[in-house]
Amino acid sequence: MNFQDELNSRTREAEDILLLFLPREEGYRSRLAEACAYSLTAGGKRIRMLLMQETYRIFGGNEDVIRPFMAGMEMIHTHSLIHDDLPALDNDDYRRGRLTTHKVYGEAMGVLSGDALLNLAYETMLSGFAGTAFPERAVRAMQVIAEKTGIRGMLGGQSTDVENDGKPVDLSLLDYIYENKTAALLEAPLMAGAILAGADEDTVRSLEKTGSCLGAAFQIRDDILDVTSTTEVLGKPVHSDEKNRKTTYATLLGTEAAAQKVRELTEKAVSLLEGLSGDTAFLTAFVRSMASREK
Ligand code: GRG
Repeated sequence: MNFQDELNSRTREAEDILLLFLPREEGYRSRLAEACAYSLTAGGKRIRMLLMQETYRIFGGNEDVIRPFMAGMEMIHTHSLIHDDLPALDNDDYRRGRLTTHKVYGEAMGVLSGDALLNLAYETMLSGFAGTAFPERAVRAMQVIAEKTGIRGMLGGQSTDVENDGKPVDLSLLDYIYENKTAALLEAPLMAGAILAGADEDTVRSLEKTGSCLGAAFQIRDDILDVTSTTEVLGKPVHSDEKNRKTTYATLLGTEAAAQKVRELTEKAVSLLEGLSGDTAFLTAFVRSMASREK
């Protein structure tokens, strides 16, 4: 199977896994569950699920515990998107080609469904403990995911980003923001998949560095697409960085230099993968494909 067919097949599998863990739409709380499902099933690229599944596979994982962890990771990511789109943050109307959650369900339900998904993520991962022979690995994986999501990761980066809206931002501050706001949520699944499979600490650290390079490249590619793409292709508004007076690699260096930086970071991520034992062919192709993604 060629890379694109393999990617499509794995993405469909990830979608199916996610459906297994959707909250039931029942009783008085059914509208909250519906709002959670609305955003979760809107058809994202499922990148974080695929990264986790792949490092789990590379290092020999063979239990179903990976499923609730993959779903939990996507719930955390989706929660961040719902909250990022709220009027208090980016105030965006479209995401994943659909109206944003708060546009359909109202602002209060946008806040609550984001919170509910963050909580559900940990409930879902905890449900995996029943079916694993290695609960200590699952604890460590959850610890990494919680840390990378929180104040020392995504939320730390996002809050710094928001605080600096409209202010001059230099490359060092921008790198801090990208490392935390974006890269932390790509490091987490790479590391967690390997931890769940029992990989050693050096391997996990190397995957953290890989995720850091991949994450920065991913965010810079996002900056470029915000300038050069269209709403139809991206499924979300373009020129939103300009609207929010945000400094990005694209606004700071121009899209050409930003694209060069994406290539450099991608090759660094690939060379880190080359240093690992195991079959990293799919992961390498995946990392490379992210550098030229169109959405
Ligand atoms: C909790 C109030 C509160 C806010 C959280 C952390 C946060 C807000 C938002 C982060 C969202 C963001 C802008 C992340 C940057 C990384 C990025 C470009 C995410 C988009 O990821 P894709 O392209 O999305 O993988 P899909 O839709 O494909 O899943």
